[in-house]
Amino acid sequence: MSDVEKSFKVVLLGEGCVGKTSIVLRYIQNTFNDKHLMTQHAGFFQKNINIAGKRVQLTIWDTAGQERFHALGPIYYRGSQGALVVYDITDNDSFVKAKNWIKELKTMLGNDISLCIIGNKADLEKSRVIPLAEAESYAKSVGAIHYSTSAKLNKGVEDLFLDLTKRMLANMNSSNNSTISTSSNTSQATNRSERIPIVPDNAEPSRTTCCN
Ligand SMILES: Nc1nc2c(ncn2[C@@H]2O[C@H](COP(=O)(O)OP(=O)(O)OP(=O)(O)O)[C@@H](O)[C@H]2O)c(=O)[nH]1
Ligand SMILES: [Mg+2]
Repeated sequence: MSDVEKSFKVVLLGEGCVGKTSIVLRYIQNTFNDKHLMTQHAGFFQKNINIAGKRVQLTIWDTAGQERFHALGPIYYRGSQGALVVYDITDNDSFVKAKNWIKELKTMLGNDISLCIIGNKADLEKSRVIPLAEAESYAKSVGAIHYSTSAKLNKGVEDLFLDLTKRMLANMNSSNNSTISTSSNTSQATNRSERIPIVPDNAEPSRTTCCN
């Protein structure tokens, strides 16, 4: 197997209890926990995937959603090529918070980052309070792509990361003045300097009763 040809840093942001950790654990370990183990500060995960003929390493930073950790955001989103801003489709406040994160990301990083807005807990459709059309239209208005996921039922998670990785490869190549198709395997990625900061992983899961 060939060595990693490209590394991307991806950050998960969003209010507490929306399912950020659940999404990443579903993607990396294919596991799901009904309990909320509140993330402290942040933790990171790595995954290697083959895509578009390239071996890509994703470093995924899972941040803490509690408001008291908000100020740490820039530590994790700076230098990221992709951001997953997660909300809970049954919780209006979490959608407001997602919009605030998008605003901050656009102010701080401009268009240097591929933005995804994730409506998680899609299995709770009956309790949905954010209409899908509204969320999709908002995403479009800010140049983001909207995804619906259920970490619980393993819906949409794999596709989300796959699609984001294709977009990051495409962005990298367009900024290198070459072309790449996000839907084919004919790409030739070129190297670009890495900007993955070394930040201590302080993740100390602890139980909380915010939503379950
Ligand atoms: N029904 C349902 N519950 C989910 C889903 N994803 C996560 N949950 C539940 O939501 C709660 C919070 O999930 P976490 O992944 O810990 O949330 P988080 O966003 O990482 O929270 P913080 O670390 O505090 O920021 C847990 O009880 C999960 O089991 C989902 O897709 N469907
Ligand atoms: Mg978490």
